[in-house]
Amino acid sequence: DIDRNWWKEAVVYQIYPRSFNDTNGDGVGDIPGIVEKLDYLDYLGVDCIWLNPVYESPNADNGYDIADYRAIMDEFGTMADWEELLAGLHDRDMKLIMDLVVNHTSDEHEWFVNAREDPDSEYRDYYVWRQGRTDVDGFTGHHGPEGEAPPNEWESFFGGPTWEYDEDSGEWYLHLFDVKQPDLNWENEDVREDVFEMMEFWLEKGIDGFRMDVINLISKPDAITQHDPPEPSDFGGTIDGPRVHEYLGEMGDRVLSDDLLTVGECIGHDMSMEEARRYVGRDGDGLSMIFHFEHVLLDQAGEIWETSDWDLRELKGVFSKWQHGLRDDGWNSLYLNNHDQPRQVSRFGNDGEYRVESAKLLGTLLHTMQGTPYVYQGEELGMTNVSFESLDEFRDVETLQPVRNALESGEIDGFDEVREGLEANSRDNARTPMHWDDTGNAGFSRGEPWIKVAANHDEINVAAERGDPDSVLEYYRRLFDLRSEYDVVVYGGYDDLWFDHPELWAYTRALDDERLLVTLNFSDTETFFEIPKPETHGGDHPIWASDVDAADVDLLLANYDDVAETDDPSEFVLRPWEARVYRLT
Ligand code: TEU
Ligand code: CA
Repeated sequence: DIDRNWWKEAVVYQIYPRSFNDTNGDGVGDIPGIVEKLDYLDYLGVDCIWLNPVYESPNADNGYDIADYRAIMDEFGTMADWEELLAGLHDRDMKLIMDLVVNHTSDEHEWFVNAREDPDSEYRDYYVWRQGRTDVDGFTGHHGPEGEAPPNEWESFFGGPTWEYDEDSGEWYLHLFDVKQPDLNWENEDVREDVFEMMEFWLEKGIDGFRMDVINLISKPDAITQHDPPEPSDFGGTIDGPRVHEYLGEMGDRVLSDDLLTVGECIGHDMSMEEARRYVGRDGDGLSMIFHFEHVLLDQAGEIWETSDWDLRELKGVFSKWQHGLRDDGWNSLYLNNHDQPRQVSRFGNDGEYRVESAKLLGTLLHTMQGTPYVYQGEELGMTNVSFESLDEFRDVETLQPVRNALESGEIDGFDEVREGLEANSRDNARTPMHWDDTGNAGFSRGEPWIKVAANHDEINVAAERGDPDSVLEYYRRLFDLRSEYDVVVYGGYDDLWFDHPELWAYTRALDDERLLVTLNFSDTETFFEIPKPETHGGDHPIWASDVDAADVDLLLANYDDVAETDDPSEFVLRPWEARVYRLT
């Protein structure tokens, strides 16, 4: 009576096309480049590809500013190339999900062009226009006419105001992201209808689902014009806004079905499990899963160059909350990095001495939780964050704009002041080219890459790792196999052991009488593990020391190669970043 679904059993591999593989030497990855690597994906053993946006776009935000939802970006190739990719994936039993970016369009989308040119056009109301404020004394800010302030002074996600003045009409439009990404007005039924028709266009081409960009921002509250600065927790009510579930419900009825993988990106700090189930639960909107941000915000401070300390117990706390919160109703996505996040081995592991061990440990974590794991290109090699010598080496608007603003205002004096923070946080860490081999451009391009190639590609690359039994790559392939071999890996319930331990992350998974024990040492030193006794641990845990008899224990996977299958799993010492997965039958 397992509630099975292909997307629960799948491993999703995320491809950022601009940085994956360039076939024509212009320095920009392209769709033929992905086609060229289909056999690599097949060998890797992933089940589904999530493709970052490949639609026509002026690339103010690398494709997240879409000018035409039904056309492929010239730089990336043609619709025929894309169709070849889809067919090539389906031939190899892989699925494809596409990025759906419908909180905003590009300002070069014809809807916005019409809306701006002609306030009487039917497209005007596709966007969010408001009057400025004249009741603010001495306002010297931004681009408005003398004496007029924007509808409010909220700051956009990429720095600077969320409102842009339009001289011709005298009104301001809302952009929660870049000025070239005006927000769509979902209150307008025609907007919804056009979005749904566009989704049908892609579904008819045969895709297997959508990753929905910032989908929990689509419903704007009245407070959007309120003057007070928004609470970061809900961004003035735009996060999980008033009608979001109504809109997604409508989308569900109109275009979605249960055999599609739909994953909604939901930004925000602290979502209640009740709210989460509104998206993904049985009585929810019908999304398969969401991406929440709680674990990737733990080490973040205010500005892009600011970091704060994180503690393993907090990270465990976030995972535990979601594992329990969606255990019987809903489904989790599992990720530690993507195109918006620094490399996981640099952030949560040790990318120096224990790079290989900790990359494997983090993979073990994600692939032995309940949920669907997402692997970001290069993660399977243990790719790391990058050293950036100057601001010129960055490409991302989310890095460049706030830093330039801060330089201009004098808030910071120079690049060196923020370098360390940017090297920790910038999205460009994830966007440098994929490492195929140890040649000059890592085999990514024969031309000049659009963004620098990480220096350590001579050591960390597909050619070096493929076939090496000790490589991160080969370990990831074994992780993927575990999911297809054991139902408990996919569907089992999660329970913590030693929850308060600051370095050890240990847990069990249980499904009927199948049980897994996972032990992970998140530190550079040795850590002792033992299965806690029922007397000290309390409660009703699916695993107790008395149950564990070495005779019915299998070591399924370990990231050190000298762990004997017969070692007593009820207590042992874990070496730095050591990971073990046992199966108890
Ligand atoms: O990201 C949502 C988002 O808010 C990100 O800006 C995220 O908070 C930040 O990158 C963390 O550092 C999505 C897309 O994934 C991102 O690439 C786009 O830039 C953004 O939406 C706008 O479409
Ligand atoms: Ca190219």
